[in-house]
Amino acid sequence: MEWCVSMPKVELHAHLNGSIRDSTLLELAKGLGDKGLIDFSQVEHVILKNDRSLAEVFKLFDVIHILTTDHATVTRITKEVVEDFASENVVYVELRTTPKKNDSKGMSKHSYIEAVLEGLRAVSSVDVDFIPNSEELKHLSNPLLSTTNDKCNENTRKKIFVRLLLSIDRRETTEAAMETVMLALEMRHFGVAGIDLSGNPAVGEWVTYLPALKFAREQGLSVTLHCGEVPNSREIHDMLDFLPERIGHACFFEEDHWRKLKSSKIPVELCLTSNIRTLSVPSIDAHHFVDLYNSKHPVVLCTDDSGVFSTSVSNEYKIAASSFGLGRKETFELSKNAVEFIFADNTVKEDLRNIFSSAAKNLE
Ligand code: 6MZ
Repeated sequence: MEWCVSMPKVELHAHLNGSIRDSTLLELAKGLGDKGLIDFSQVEHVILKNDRSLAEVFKLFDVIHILTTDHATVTRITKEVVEDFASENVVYVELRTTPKKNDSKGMSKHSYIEAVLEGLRAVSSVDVDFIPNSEELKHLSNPLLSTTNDKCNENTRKKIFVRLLLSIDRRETTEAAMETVMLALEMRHFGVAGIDLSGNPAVGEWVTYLPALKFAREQGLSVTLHCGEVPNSREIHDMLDFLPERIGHACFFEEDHWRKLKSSKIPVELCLTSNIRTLSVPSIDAHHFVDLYNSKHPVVLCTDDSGVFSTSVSNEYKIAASSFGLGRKETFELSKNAVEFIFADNTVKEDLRNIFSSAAKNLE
């Protein structure tokens, strides 16, 4: 496990509200319990329960959202989640989250994302690079665009790159999805790099989100889709035909889908623990990682919801190494290859390639 922790890693599929520490969730639940707003013992039971079906996971998210959807808490969880990833040597993370409206807290989708950005600025254990580094942005004089939390000398501080993906929840309407895409465009200068389609896969129709996803693409935002998390042959075909920049999961693919995926070379975000815990894949030996890896299809290991599934990026690499017989070199290569599938610009890719080349020397 040690070396899985110490090697640099890239995380491309992490939902903010799924990545919260249990201790934070319990503290928040206790706070609301003390105020008589929730029944703490019931919520505690839901938070600490270990095995959950996919349907139960979405019930848990409804509980989590009650606990977290105010500005201060969104800022707090963002800070903690980024610090947790940095502490296990994740050097680049794409954090995805669904912008939420909560009228009772005066929260709009816009102010939700502002609170997330505040969380990135509040990180203290590591330097956070979340502002796109293009020449054009360097000339802007907005003080908020100055490098975020460089409190110490760059050379002596650890650094993590963070980019944001705004998620469209499958419960949303076309208009709400479009609003999220407009927000992503507005927030591009603050590190929003793309759009994700997620939420309960048993809910909603592909055609509902398509106009917003097409618009995102026309405007140059990258798109990743939760695809094949439940059996839905028609939707999987439609999603692959859309040619997203990446897809997540791909658990319930049939022969035709594999063929289409492999010829398209769309990178797949694989979440081993999540898939096993939600019974989307019967056992680790049966996981499609093996086939994709053997056929050299681009894949990246991710946590999905490190809090909900009690995992970490290092743990996902450890599971892959031990379950699929990967040596250190192969595991390191798997981690390094993820750099090629990030949504940030080429200057970030180049920086990350350098980080991995330096780390490779220590491996020899
Ligand atoms: C699909 C998932 C998910 O956006 O509130 N989410 N969507 N499949 C999954 N596999 C288990 N895990 C998380 O983070 C929580 C939200 O992310 C999506 C769901 O919409 C969930 O409500 P945010 O930060």
